[in-house]
Amino acid sequence: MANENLGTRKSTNRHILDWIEVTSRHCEPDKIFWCDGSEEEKRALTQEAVASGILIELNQQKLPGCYLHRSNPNDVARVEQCTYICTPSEDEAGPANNWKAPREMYAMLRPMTKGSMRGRTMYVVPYLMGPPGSPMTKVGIEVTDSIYVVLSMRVMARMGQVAYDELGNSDDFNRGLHCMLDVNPERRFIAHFPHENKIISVGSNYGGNVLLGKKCFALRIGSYLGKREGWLAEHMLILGVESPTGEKTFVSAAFPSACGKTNFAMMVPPPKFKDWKIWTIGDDIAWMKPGVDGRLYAINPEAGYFGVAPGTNAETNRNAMETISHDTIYTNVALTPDGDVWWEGKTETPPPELIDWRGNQWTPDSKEKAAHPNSRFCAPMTNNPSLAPEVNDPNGVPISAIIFGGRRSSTIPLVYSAFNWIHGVYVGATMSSETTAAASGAVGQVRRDPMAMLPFCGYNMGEYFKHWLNMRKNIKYPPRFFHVNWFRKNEQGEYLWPGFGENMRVLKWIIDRCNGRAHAHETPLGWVPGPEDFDLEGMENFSPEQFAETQQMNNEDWKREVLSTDELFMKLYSHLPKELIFQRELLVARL
Ligand code: OXD
Ligand code: MN
Repeated sequence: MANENLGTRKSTNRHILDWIEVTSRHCEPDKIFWCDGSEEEKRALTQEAVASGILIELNQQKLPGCYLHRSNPNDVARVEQCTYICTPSEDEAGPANNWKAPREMYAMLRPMTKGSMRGRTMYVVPYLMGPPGSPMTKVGIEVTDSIYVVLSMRVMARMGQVAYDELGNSDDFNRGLHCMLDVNPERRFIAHFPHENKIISVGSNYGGNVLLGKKCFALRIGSYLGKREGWLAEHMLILGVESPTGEKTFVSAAFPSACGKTNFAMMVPPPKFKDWKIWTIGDDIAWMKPGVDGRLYAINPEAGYFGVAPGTNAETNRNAMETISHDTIYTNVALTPDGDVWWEGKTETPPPELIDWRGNQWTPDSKEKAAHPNSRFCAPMTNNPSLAPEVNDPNGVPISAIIFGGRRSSTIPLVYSAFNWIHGVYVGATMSSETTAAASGAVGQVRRDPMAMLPFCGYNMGEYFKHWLNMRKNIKYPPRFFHVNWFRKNEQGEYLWPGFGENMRVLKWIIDRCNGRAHAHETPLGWVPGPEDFDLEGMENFSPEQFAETQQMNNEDWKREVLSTDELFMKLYSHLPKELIFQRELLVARL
């Protein structure tokens, strides 16, 4: 290693020192490496990762600063079945979470983690979730034996000295322990202890399970802290729409994993909207809190994008392609002979030969996919050409609209607006989507995914809905709620709506509604635009009749839809707010 002082800049915070002392005595690493977030540290750790085969250096002419990581093929997605919320009572975790009492979970994990870092280095990774100096920002310390985690965490969060500076002598930080063990699915647990602001993750090295700032802290623990402290931790992107007159409107949007949050957050408007601009605040997580002016404000706690690679190309997401053209860690994508990366959907025709995500020779005749369907890029937000200037604003941005959406091939219209806050919470609570490769398990099945938080809510989902309803009292000027579905298909299985940049048209109607400029019709579902209220100008081969098809609402389909939401409501019944049951009744009556 270049500089022997690297890794020696200990924290001076007593609480951190004590915790690291106890943790290192338990895990017994050969060495403790204190990360400071410096460029020198990044260079040295990257070199070490390349030398040990954890990272493969890509073609530095084509992709400067980019590396490829291949995970263990048994470890490629989030594992909801191994994810636990450990609260004293099972009721507090609720029926949508796996639960174990903290004492039981510790009894199981202690022997697994005892001595687990023998012969290895323990990295201490201090990080901030949120911009420095923001009252919404929180500090985490992740202890890990994975150099891949260290290098990814410094992309995904503001990592290093900045976190120690923010924390000072306080004890208020998330304690996260990650031990890879032997990356064995039989010994894989992602355990959350919300009462102690603590996480223990073992047996995995996949991002969503081990970059502890992201899903574990910012969503599961965050949602619990938000309930206690009066804010919301949500699985939402945040973007700003700037109109030709310079008016900026910010919206947040919850879509389940791998439903296009990153594409939407970085959208390039179509030619007809050339004087409009989309600004990205975040692509996955929003922390939202009422501001002193009575509006709801949001920050993106993250500092990077851990996005799904397949399907990403210059057409679907030009800004992402630019973002991932340098200083990016790729995981489980395919490798070209000249050290470039490839995934399904990157180009129309695949290269004649590749090394696939498992490290095997691949040709277009191969039966398997070249890149894993959940292969990822991990890139700093500062690479993004559409990064909003407000991204580091400690106050966050004021939210005018909250958009819910899912991947549904039938029934759900392109866009509608809820009648009011309570109805909006009902619309979010009954959201659904077809499952994707982001989590292990079957793909393509419709499941209820309330507010896209089913895998991420750190406490009882019924109480979470109550918290959402209660938040209204502290917001004088509440955002409006909308629901969108880009994925509706016709009987031939073709998408009814072109999506991607054209989603700008939906967004325009949404912000025009928020700013009191757009017309709408009342329907049983909510307010919807008629073809005359919706800007279709400049869309080739897309008629007002086709638009009407995307918006079509069939009463019989919707009655079935309500019945299918009942299953979730029954499951959550003991804590379900009565307001949502009334909303169900009102919807049935309107139908
Ligand atoms: C993600 C996910 O990685 O939701 O963002 O799975
Ligand atoms: Mn996500």
